[in-house]
Amino acid sequence: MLKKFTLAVMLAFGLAASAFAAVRTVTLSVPGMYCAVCPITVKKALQKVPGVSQVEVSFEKKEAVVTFDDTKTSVKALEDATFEAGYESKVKDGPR
Ligand SMILES: [Cu+2]
Repeated sequence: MLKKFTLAVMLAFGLAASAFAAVRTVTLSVPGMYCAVCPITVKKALQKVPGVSQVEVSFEKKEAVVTFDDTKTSVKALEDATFEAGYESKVKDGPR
């Protein structure tokens, strides 16, 4: 009886821990970057989003790899941030 209870508690904590796993990395496709200055603008826009810890923008690949805390921001907010800077972006892989 006690063993079963302990197992249930451990499972519950395990699930809670994964639900709070917060740092995520997504790749955004940013097709509208057409010159060497564009990635800088995109990078700055993404860095301004609260919760974003790292941004790598590749002009050649036309994509941005963003590491962020998903309790503070979302992929949608990242897409909105690049859009407001003048660049439409769509998530390529990673969580939605
Ligand atoms: Cu440009």
